[in-house]
Amino acid sequence: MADDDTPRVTTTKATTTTSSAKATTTTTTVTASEDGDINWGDANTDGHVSVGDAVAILQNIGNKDKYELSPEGKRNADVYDNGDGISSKDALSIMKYDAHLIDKLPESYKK
Ligand SMILES: [Ca+2]
Repeated sequence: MADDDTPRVTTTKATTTTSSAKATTTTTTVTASEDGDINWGDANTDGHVSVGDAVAILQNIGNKDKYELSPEGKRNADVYDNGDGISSKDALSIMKYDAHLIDKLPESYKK
């Protein structure tokens, strides 16, 4: 009985798919005082967290054109429900921090 096992040649076709992914780079430049560390609460960017920062926030809410907060100040000031922007509650958190009613900022984060 003849062995009918003819060697088979299998050709595998390799397909290379090149997909070009479009990369989007967003660069945000923030002037930070301490190597990118956020000085939470320091809305007026004077290097201290005090009731003056709460006042700066309230003035900004009252008259944005006259009492503008710097981009860094706005970032520092968002200490109540951090991530939802500046409100009078941020000023209140800073006052509570200043009065030692709370011991850290941000007081809370946006859920
Ligand atoms: Ca300050």
